[in-house]
Amino acid sequence: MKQEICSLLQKVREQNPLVHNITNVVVTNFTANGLLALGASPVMAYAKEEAAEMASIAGSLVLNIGTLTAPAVEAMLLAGKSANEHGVPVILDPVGAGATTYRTETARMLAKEISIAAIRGNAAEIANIAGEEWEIKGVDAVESNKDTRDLAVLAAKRLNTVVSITGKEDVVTNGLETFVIANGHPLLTKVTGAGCLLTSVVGAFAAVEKNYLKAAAAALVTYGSAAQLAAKKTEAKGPGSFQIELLNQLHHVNDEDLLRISSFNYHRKE
Ligand code: ATP
Ligand code: TZP
Ligand code: MG
Ligand code: MG
Repeated sequence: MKQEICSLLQKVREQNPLVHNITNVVVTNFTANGLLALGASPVMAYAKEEAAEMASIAGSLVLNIGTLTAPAVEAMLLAGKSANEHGVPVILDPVGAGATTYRTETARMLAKEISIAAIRGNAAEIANIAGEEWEIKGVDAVESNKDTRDLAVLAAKRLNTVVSITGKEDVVTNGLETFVIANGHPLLTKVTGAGCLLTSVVGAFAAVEKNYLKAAAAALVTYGSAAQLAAKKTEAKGPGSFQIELLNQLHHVNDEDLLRISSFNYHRKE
């Protein structure tokens, strides 16, 4: 799988897929820069007059509910349905699901109305979209000793999609096959948009790999490894320097780094 991750990253850089994001106002610039650094081509297009058309020509569509408005929800539905019609994978980040009724209901409605290739969120967001209890504080999951591996499998089965739950340990599963990934760095929790950018990176990999479990796993491993390289260079300075260095490392991370740093295991349940 390590070699496959390397070749998927190479594919992203060669194909430079167009990733259409309908995302939140906090992370827009960081997301666009992160996708460019990785080797993808970002576009943000929110107007209901163009959302469906843009989605139809994209390599993937990323829907992120971080700063929801009624027009954004309308655009997400139009773009999502167009993406489905044109075979474009749709990735959902249910930012803050569980924090307010509007967020929870919108996330569930999008997952029902649109065929979703993969969802990525923290444990609380995934629990709330899947109909389970987990406390959330704004957009951040509250620590719990509940098992995220079981939760991810349950959510993948209920929502019938690939589910990634990120945190100290990342879990990605289609309900049958599961990767547990140990890459990443605590400094990521000090940069707003670190999760949102990761969801768009899943979009970049899904644009070049139709096995969305593999695509999501490769995205999580690549991103977590780049974060470790960035932290090594900037840990003494802090989150500001780390945020910029993460962009540099998304650009530079290579096969040798991935083969050396990546750390994950794979299970299959019959
Ligand atoms: P939250 O809002 O709860 O922080 P998020 O949407 O920002 O969630 P995270 O779960 O923080 O997303 O995941 C973003 C990246 O940060 C992932 O690559 C994940 O592996 C990494 N990460 C999060 N927490 C840690 C940690 N304690 N140690 C190492 N990596 C972490
Ligand atoms: N508020 C609404 S969206 C947002 C905040 C702080 C960004 C959340 O980004 P992430 O990647 O989930 O930390
Ligand atoms: Mg975070
Ligand atoms: Mg998030």
